[in-house]
Amino acid sequence: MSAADKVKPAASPAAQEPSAIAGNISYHAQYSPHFSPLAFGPEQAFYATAESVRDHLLQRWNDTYLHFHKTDPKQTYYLSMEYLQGRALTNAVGNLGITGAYADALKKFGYELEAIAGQERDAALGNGGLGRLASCFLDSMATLNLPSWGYGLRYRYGLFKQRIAQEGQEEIAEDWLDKFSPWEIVRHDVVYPIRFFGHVEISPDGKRKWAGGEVLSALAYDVPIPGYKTKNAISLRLWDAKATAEDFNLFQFNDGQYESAAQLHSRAQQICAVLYPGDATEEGKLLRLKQQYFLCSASLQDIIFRFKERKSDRVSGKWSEFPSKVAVQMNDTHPTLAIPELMRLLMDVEGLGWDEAWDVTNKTVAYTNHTVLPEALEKWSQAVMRKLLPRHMEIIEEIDKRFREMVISTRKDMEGKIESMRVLDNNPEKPVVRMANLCVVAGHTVNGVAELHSNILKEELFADYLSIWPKKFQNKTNGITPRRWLRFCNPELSEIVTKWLKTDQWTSNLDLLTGLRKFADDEKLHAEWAAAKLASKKRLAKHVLDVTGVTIDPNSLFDIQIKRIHEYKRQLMNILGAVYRYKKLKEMSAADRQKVTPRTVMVGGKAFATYTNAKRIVKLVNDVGAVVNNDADVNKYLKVVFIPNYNVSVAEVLIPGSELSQHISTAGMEASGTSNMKFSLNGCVIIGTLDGANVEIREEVGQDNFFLFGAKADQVAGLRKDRENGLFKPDPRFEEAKQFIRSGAFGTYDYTPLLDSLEGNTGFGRGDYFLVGYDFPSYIDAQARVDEAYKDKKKWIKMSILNTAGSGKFSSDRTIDQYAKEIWGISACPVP
Ligand code: OAK
Repeated sequence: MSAADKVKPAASPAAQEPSAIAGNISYHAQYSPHFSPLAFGPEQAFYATAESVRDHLLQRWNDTYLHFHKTDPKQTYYLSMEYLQGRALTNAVGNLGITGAYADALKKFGYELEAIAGQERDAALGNGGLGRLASCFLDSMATLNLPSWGYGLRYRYGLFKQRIAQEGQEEIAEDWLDKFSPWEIVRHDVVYPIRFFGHVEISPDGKRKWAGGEVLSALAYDVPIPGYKTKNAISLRLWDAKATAEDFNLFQFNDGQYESAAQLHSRAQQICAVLYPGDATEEGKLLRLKQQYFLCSASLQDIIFRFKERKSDRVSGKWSEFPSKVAVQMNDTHPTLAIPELMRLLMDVEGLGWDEAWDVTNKTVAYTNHTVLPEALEKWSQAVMRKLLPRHMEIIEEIDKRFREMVISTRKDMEGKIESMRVLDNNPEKPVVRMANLCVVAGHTVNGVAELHSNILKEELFADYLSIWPKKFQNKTNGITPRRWLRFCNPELSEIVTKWLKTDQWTSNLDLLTGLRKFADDEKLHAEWAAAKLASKKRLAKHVLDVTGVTIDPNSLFDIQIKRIHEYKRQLMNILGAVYRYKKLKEMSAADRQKVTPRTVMVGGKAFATYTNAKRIVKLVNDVGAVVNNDADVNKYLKVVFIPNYNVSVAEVLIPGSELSQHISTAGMEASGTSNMKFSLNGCVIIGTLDGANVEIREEVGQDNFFLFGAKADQVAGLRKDRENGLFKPDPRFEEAKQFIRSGAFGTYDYTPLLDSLEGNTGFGRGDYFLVGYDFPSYIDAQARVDEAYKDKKKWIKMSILNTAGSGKFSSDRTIDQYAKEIWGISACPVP
């Protein structure tokens, strides 16, 4: 008899008492069995527990849907190609307020809730910041009771798993659906046709219509998103692609032609097979465009269906009401096809004229920009677009034409700028559609994600449009959910915060954290704060030991940089700094070493599979670690660790245990950053440049509690020019660090090309485009200030407290409230 059999199984869904919950877990173990009946190990316990929690979520989800249906409020639809949800169990029971009851219930089977929660795989349907932001936003939308949904794709393989081998990073497919996801609910009745290829037909009355090609189906999977302390639960609707039985050629199959018999089925499977298929080949590009269209078309058909369903008396004559019921937010340009798709559905299916359809579309869609890096600004080949989506290409051409005419007829002064502002770039070598321009032209609002970034959009990237539409551009500084990123991932610190603020309301009103400021010098708080930090550092050290075999000292300064590996984020500067530190330690006398602040430098992050320099950086961090950590002369004072397979749940262990974190991008290049907010919230001090949201974090926590260095955004262009003109004089410390690596101190791997990217005078990726050399001396000086500050324990803890106290602004509840009021025009709709 398994452990689950010993507790009386009970179907009672949404049970509240530990014994009833245990019965419900047991019920799921036995009556929705996914495993053979005798086993009830931690994995089985996780699935049965998750299914039991899902009962709670389903009830709330149904109530919320019904309530929205009845009250018919204006609703937001967040379209995103990426969501980095991470694990869901701890978050779900936490938001529902049933953590204790589930912990007690699991004890009846001999399990700890934390250990069972650790069984869950991360849902990693995103690459980095943009995807994680989308997930934080969903949590806030649900918590604020906003009528809203997320739409995305149900990738079979999410972001790859990273393994560190002799040669550096290896990528392994991440099979998050290997068993199944207990959170998703397949909606067999929510299916829409999605066409690709084909041609445009013109009827005798001149109406245009897309026909032919191949038609697949989009099938909905809903992931319920519970709000914190509310009855509302919203939905993340993920689309999967399907072909039908009719598409299966039985005749061919019986004739032994197995592959051609199931051709469409196999093409359907490709669509949601992987997150971000490599786009080096034409096939890869086409597949990515198919994914984007698949998301947009399925979501808009669903939105229109719901719009019609909610008021049966709405007829096509009342389409002008659509923008008062629907807001569509495009998460960067990946869902730009929502624009021509909405136009097509309104004109070709619903029968509206151009002007009316354009008015509706413009009032409905809004665009968030998440990067100014030129290589990330999407441009699609006109030829590929015309082949895959011929009707959309016609619509885009018409948008481009009308935009041009509008500028020519109303703004003579802008004539010289038109070509670069147009949606189409008709360069005969490579004609493309500029997706960001399409979003700016068609959307009612364009926003950046931090003050500095939004200003760069207005003053540089989109400056020409600003004079045409001065009111279109806004800022919405990013935020993070305080539930996942403090309350649940750092229970020790959370308890202290609650105790000193005498309320746990900060969890949904983060501004209350400023109340900690008045205790910043209190010795009792200091003692508790330090103890909580130490406990988190020990947990972190255990993780490091488990995954790398390296022992780190919880009494050393824990210095962390975790994010995607990218040259602009300058992990290379971090490791050069560590190399310099190591060299100086080696040169010191043993007596001098004892005065040094011991440090553990941790770096984690994934490099895009084809990004060579990023992969070299990963290899370098590992090679430096291998030497430093085994050097008995100095490894009491310095360790360098690469944390493999950085993901959401690893972040939940690392961030609470951090004391210093590095946000050191070249100024002007990081749109916002959001891990900076998570660190600061958890009482970690930042060393950083004036970039992205660092600027605002520093304002909020106070400049004494932030280690600033480096060039400012408005200096960067001039510094690059200076360099081209041979005016850059490298600091000897920079030369020394590079030379030490070149000397082979860290093994035989050839780091010449990586180091050469920091030399020379010109060109992207050469000539030190990211200004590591320029910023290095001020970075090393700032690190020396960190070492000094850490020696004064009282001072450090005060800085830590003031970081937490100053983090209120960075709640995604604040961000989403601003989106709701200033972009979407929606208001709360709580289930009574
Ligand atoms: C990814 C693909 C295309 C365009 C942007 C991204 C992206 O992840 N951008 C990141 O978005 C985050 C959320 O706004 C920001 O915090 C990061 O700075 C930005 O790089």
